Amino acid sequence: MTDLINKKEIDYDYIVGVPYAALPMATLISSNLEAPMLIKRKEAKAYGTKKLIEGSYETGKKCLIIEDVVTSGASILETIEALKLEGLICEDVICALNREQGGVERLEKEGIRLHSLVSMTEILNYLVSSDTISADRRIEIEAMLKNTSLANSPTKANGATKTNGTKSTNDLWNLETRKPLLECNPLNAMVLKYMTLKKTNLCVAVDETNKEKILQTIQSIGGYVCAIKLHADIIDDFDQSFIDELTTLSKHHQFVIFADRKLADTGNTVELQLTHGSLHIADWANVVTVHSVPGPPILQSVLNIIKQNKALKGSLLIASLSSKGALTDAEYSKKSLEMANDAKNVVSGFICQKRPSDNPEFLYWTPGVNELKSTDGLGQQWRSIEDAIKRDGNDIIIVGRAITQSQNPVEVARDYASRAFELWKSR
Ligand code: 5BU
Repeated sequence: MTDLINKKEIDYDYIVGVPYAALPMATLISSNLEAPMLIKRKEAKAYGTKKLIEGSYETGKKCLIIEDVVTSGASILETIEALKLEGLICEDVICALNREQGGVERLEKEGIRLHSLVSMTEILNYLVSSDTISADRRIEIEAMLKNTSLANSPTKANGATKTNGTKSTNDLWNLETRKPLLECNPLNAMVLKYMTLKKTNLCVAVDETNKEKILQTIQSIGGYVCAIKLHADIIDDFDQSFIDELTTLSKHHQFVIFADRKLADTGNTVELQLTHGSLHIADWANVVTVHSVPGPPILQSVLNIIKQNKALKGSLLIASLSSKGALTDAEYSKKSLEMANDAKNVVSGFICQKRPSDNPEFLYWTPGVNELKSTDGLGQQWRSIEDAIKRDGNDIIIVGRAITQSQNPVEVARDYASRAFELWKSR
C-alpha cells in the first residue's frame, strides 16, 4: 500500500485509518512513510476533550484515508465526515481490496478517489486461472456480490425504486462475465479476440482437395470468419508452401487455423501424429479436434505438444457428432465433459450438437449447419443457424458446403456470419 501511495504521488499531510480494522495498517503506513497519523474515534469520548479526531493537526491540511476492504464505502464516508467537520480535506482513499459493490461509485459522487491494491475481479480471475475455484463458483460469487451491491440493491435513488435483479442464465452468458473466463485459455482468448473484432462466430470448413482452390476460397471469405477448418489429409498437394500461404492469410485476415484431425489413438501415437508425417499438424494448426473415446491419456499427449510452443494452442473435444446414428449419446457427451473439466489447460471447448454443459469457460463449436438443406444423403444432418445457436446453445457455427458450394460464397459467408453473430449476441 505504501508503494501504491508513492507510485500514485498522492498529496497528503496526515494518514487516517478507518476504525477499527484498518488502524494497524494505517499505523504501519504512517511509520513507513514517516508521516503523522490521526485517529478517528468511533464514539466521541464521554470524558476529557470529547474530541472525535485524535492527534495534532491543522485545518486546511489533507488526510489520506486507509481502509482494508471497501464494500459500500459507508464507513469511509462516516470517517471523512468527521474529518471535514474539523476543517480537514479528504480526497483520496487507499484500500487493500475493492469488493466492487458500489463503493467506488458512491465515493466518486462525493469527489473522493479510491485507489485499491486488488479488486474482486482480479482475485476471481486468479482463482479461476489457478484452478482453485471453478468458473461456476466464480459466477455464483459474482451474482452474490451483485445482488448485495449498492448499485443493485433496492434503494430509493432520484425518487425511483430500483429492483434487485436475480441471477439468470443470460447473466452467465453475458460477454462481460464470460470474457475474462474465456481469456484464461490462450486459444479461446485468440478466438474471442477475432470474434469480437470482426463480429463473426463463423468457422468455414474448406473441404477442397487442392491447395490453390483452398487458398482462393480463404482469400475471398477470410474477412468473415473467426476460424478456417481444414481436413489436411484430403489435400492432394499439401506441402510447406501451402502452410506458409495459409499462415500468411491467417495473420492478414485474423482467423484461427483449425485442423479437424479427430485424433483418437494411444498417447504416443497421437504425439507422433501431431508432430510428424507429411502433415505435422502442431506446426501450423492452432487448434485440433480430439475424440474422447481413448480416455484421458489422449489429452495429456496433446498437452505435451501444446507445451512445445508450436502453433498449436488448444484442442476441441468431440462431445457429439452431427452424423445420423452417431454413437455419441448423452452419456458419452457427459463423460467427454468430465474429461474436459479435468483438463482445461488442453481442452478449449467442444464440438457438439447441443451444448453439453453450462460452463461458460468453454467455447462450443457446432457443425451441421445449412439454411437450405437438411441432409446430404451421406449421413450429414444439417439445421438452421438459429437452431444451432439459440435452441442448441452453441457459440460458433462450422459451415462447409452451404458456403463453399454456393453460387456466391462471399455473399453467403457474409450473410451467415452476420446472422449467427446477431443471434449469439442476443442470446
Ligand atoms: P458441411 O459441408 O457443412 O457438412 O461441413 C461440415 C464440416 O464439419 C466437415 O468438414 C465435417 O467433417 C465436419 N464435421 C461434421 O460435419 N460433423 C461432425 O460431427 C464433426 C465434424 Br466432429
